[in-house]
Amino acid sequence: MEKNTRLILALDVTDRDEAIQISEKVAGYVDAIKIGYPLALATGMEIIGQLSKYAPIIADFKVADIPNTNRLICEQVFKAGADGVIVQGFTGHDSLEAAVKLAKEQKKDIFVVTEMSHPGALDFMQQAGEGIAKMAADVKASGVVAPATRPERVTEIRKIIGNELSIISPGVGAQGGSASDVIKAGADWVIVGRSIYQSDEPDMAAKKIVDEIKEVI
Ligand code: 3DU
Repeated sequence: MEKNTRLILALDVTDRDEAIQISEKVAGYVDAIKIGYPLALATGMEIIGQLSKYAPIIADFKVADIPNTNRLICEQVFKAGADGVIVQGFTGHDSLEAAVKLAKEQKKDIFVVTEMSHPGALDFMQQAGEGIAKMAADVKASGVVAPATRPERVTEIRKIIGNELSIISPGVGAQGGSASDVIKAGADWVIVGRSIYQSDEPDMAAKKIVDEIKEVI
């Protein structure tokens, strides 16, 4: 994924035509499009190939299984045309290694969820976040997913992973996080969904975020 605008669109719509129209409009403002279960379940996996002509696709399937199943899932997602897959880290080093090994063979990316951005992540996940970040660095994943709603945690996670791994950060806009704050805290990319795809002018909404980021880099 090339680092240009530093914006990743989270495209959680459930209609194929709408997904394509929004992707066409925002293509110039995003470095990647993240799709997840809402869109893939509604339209089928071929949506990945259809959207990949607008931007690289990151599949947010938060893969969380035993090593063999992780590998089988990632194989299918890469075969569908995705450039990256988001996996959970809490399953441990062997599950993560299986996904990373496959991704490296195919020159693709694995991003590892450290702690999530919603309030409930404080119940269980946050305690594990730093250990997961260290494991992601040890197995040489491409990057981690860390919360824009808690920029101070992004800074902590950056200290742990160093500069080899990227940080992609959801939670901007609808969840209350600020794009400029989390970039200043150490994120490489922000991931933004509703503030863009629910806007009457998704391209202008994306541009506004890109401009905000440009001011702080
Ligand atoms: O809140 P938004 O509409 O901007 O969407 C954020 C996206 O990022 C959405 O797809 C969600 O599933 C994903 N995500 C998080 O919000 C928080 C995480 O920790 C990981 C992924």
